[in-house]
Amino acid sequence: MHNPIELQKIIEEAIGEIAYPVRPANLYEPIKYIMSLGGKRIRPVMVLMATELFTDEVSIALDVALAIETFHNFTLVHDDIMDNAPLRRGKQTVHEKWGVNNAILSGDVMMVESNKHLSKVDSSVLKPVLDTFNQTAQGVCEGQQLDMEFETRDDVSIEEYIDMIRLKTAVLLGGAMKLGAIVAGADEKNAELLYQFGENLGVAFQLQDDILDVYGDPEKFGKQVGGDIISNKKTFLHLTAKQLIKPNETDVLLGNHDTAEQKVAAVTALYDSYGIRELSNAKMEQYLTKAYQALADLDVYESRKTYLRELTKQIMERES
Ligand code: DMA
Ligand code: MG
Ligand code: MG
Ligand code: MG
Repeated sequence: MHNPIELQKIIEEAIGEIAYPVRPANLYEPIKYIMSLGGKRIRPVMVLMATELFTDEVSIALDVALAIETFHNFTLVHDDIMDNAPLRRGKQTVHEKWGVNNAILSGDVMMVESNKHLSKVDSSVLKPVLDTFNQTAQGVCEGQQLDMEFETRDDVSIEEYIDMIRLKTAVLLGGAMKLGAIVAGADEKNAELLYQFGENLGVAFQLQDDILDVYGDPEKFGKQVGGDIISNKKTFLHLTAKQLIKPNETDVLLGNHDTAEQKVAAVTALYDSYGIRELSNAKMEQYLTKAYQALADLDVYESRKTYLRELTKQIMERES
């Protein structure tokens, strides 16, 4: 078995060996750029870890891991356009560097590249792998649509928010775990428990993502701090504050501000005065507990679960 760092290295090497066409440069350069900017490689590591719960032949899951990572990066390229984000992983976003039209097309090609990795999967598991991958990809797109729709809606409930992040973020973490299990030939019950583990961890992960978007250290975060406040994202922080504030404070949360900076500062101060960060952390812990429960129920030797617990801890301590 490999620890999270070793698996990350395996992924990094495999990504380094992917041969993309050279031309047209504006189509493939952005793909090489975003794929090599690093990031934490959480999803492909999850694929490999799920596989290693059942078999020592980790290499059988590498193509699926690359497909998942390529798909994830594709969603980021399009997400940054949708969110009007200037920064990703501490560098210019793809659309800032190459323009929106090239970013859309490069994202599209990444979906194709993702499929090329999948087509190398052993034919004995290809059908369930494709079915799970497609369900996952579809869920992400549905979640992204809801995320966008919520920006202009004022009646979003916390339940709707949780459902939305389950789709846009958590199904991919769940899908990564399930795909690793399928490739390794795990039985359905274990594959489903691993999906539950990943999905609940994914909900916690997005709650944390939304907290970091407000409270992240600009030096380490790699994205624009305050971006969600600027784009009126209906995060758990926003929705919880909306429930708690006094009527004379609604203007701070929902009204117009002279500049984006003033809006971020005023809304953050409002969050601070109601302990919204702590409430968000508590919600995150609830989903983390559910994730650990699924892991506890999993029918493999306890010693095999150590690295997944280690990975979970690393993910929840992230600053970017
Ligand atoms: C992430 O939501 C969801 C997807 C599918 C990329 P987000 O916009 O909060 O992500 P980030 O903070 O990384 O831009
Ligand atoms: Mg975004
Ligand atoms: Mg987004
Ligand atoms: Mg975010």
